[in-house]
Amino acid sequence: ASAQNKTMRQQWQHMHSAKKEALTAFQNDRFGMFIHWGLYAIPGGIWKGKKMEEMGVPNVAEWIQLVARIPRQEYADLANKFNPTRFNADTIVLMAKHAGMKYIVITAKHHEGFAMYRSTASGFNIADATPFKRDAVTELYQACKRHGLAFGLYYSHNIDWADGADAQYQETKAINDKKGLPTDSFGANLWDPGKNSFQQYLDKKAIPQVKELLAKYPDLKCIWFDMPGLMTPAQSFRFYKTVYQQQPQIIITQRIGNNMGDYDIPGDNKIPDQAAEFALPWETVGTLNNSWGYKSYDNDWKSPGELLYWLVEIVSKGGNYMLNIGPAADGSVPAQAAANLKAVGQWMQVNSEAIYNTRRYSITHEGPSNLRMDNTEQRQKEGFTLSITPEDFWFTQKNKTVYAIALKAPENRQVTVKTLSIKNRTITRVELLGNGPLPFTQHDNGLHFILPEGPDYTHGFVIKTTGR
Ligand code: FHN
Repeated sequence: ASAQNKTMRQQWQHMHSAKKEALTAFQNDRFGMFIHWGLYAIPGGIWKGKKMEEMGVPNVAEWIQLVARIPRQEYADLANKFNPTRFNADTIVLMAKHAGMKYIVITAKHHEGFAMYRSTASGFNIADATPFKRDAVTELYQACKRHGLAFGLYYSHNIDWADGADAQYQETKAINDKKGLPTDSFGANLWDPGKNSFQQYLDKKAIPQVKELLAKYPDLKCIWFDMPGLMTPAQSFRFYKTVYQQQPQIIITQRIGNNMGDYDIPGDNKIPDQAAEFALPWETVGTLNNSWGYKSYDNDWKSPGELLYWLVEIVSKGGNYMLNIGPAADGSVPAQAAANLKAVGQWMQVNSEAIYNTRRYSITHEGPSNLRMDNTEQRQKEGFTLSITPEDFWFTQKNKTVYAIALKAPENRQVTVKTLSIKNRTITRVELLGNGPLPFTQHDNGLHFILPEGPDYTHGFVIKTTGR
């Protein structure tokens, strides 16, 4: 059955033109905004005076319910306090748009099981269970329409600490125990088991919620399923089919489980190896500090320069970058997050044509690869320091045009791009983005030109080359 499901899934993907077009549009967009927002924004990484670090799990503030083993009811009561009066969908959507992002994906429901939209399938939702009473997902959906961004949803289909993941764990464990096999308890609510079976959770909550989301938002870009855990192929397929039957154009993350998705996610904060070739389009998701959900005391913000580094590193390798914000419990976006996105946007304003609609060039980047970007500590442990030199170039391609991206300009403004030597390609025109055509020469050892005086080279420059 599993092989059959997979084959059916693949046929759909290959046969349906709407799905194909959606995947191309997705690859053209290249840069999007992820939003992790839920009740976990209230503790913001601290429970009863204890920080995530003291409880043994430093990042992922959205995991506090599991990390602090908060009883179901006590956690659910956070809803009574959730009143994000500073939430403004237009502000957030414009923040994404001005950063150069083309789409937004928000957590309709994260592992905590709380819906950020008005749900008929579960009263544990923002409109029915909080003093706020508004439907945040719908407001963002409408704002995206107003400002021309595509819209997608994250949905935690397997882990649900309010209603489900524990049941799946208990059931799988019972089967495995008989066979003498171990069972991975990762992500299961083991501290306060619920009453429903996993099947009940699927039938009464998860599938109905996915269906109602599909009905509420008739033109979704993607559904970002996450963490399949112990799900069987049949269970993953049920989600895939549910989405496909209602909206065949929706593209689905590989994290739906059992290899049934339409696009790959290399890993959280993970840029794939230079040599990695994916059969499917792919997207790296990344954090601005070290947490997806709001973490009140985390100030390890990636600088604009570093964010640009990740953007070009990913796009030059042929992937998408979806960068996350974690709004606070009052609905505001941390000031440093907003400022850093704005700086990225200033670069994008001049250089975005080297990002949008591009594909991987035969040479992607002369420099380090296979990088992680979790946090400063992790990066240091792995011996990665962000050093960008004027010798670093990233490349992207659009038909006969090749872009060379530098994030640092040489002091004397004399540039050599080795990769663009006459041996590789004959160039007929060179243009400095945001400026204009440049005189150049091309030799065996590369392309040479002098940067004009005047432009701001704080974050380097991009050249557009046309040739044969
Ligand atoms: O457990 C989640 C985590 O909270 C966050 O949502 C990330 C985003 O990719 N996904 C899971 C971990 O991989």
